[in-house]
Amino acid sequence: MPGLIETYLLEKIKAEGSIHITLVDPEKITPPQASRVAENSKASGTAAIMIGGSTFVSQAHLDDVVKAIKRTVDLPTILFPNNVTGISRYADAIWFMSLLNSVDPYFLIGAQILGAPLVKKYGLEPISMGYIIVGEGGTASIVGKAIPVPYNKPELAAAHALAGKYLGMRFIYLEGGSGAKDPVPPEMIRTVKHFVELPLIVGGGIRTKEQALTAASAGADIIVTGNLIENTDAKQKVSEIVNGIKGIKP
Ligand code: 1GP
Repeated sequence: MPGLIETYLLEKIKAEGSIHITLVDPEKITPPQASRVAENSKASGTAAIMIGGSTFVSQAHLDDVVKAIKRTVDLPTILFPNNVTGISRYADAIWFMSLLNSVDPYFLIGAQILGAPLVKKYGLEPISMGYIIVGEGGTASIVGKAIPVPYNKPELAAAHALAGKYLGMRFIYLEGGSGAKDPVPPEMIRTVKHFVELPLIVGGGIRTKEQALTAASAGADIIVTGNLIENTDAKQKVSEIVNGIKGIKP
């Protein structure tokens, strides 16, 4: 049985088509800034706030960022951990994820074994997700010891996603890497969606309404943007993306 947050996401996608989620990197932000970002993102129509980054952040700071967001908006908060240290008791849910193209068993199952008891203890809703780093991959790929799937090998990305599906994962994330020069190409999104028919998350390097629309039209159910919140016109940009992808039924 899917939990509350997973049900919320699935129903929103069913009702509205592709949706947008704002990613907050706790390393780059103070709690008051996180509040402002959450407030602006909510006003722009984002569906939820994801909290996580690729590098280390103190758990106390992560807790403060999550608490600040929770105090400000009633949007679901979903952790996006790069390690066991990315777990906060104050969030609503956690992408319980495995980096499917890592060569290090720690990122495939090791960190998950260490983190699972904490997820249970804190009552976080685990949402099972297969994470695949593609293209240039960025910091996430270095930290997670992944062999990124090249953009011109969509069938390889699909094979990873299908393996995730057969292992029971309920969402697939195609990650182009935060700040990627080029977002995940539509051909790769289309191929993966066609193969697995699971809710598909796409992120990394999406900066414009046109890029978001291209990804949504190709089959992305959830568009994630992170870096965009650092722009002065972030509120406007997120709003354009949310409105641009609304009604697109992947
Ligand atoms: C990174 O996919 C996300 O994990 C978002 O990427 O920061 O480039 O929007 P950006």
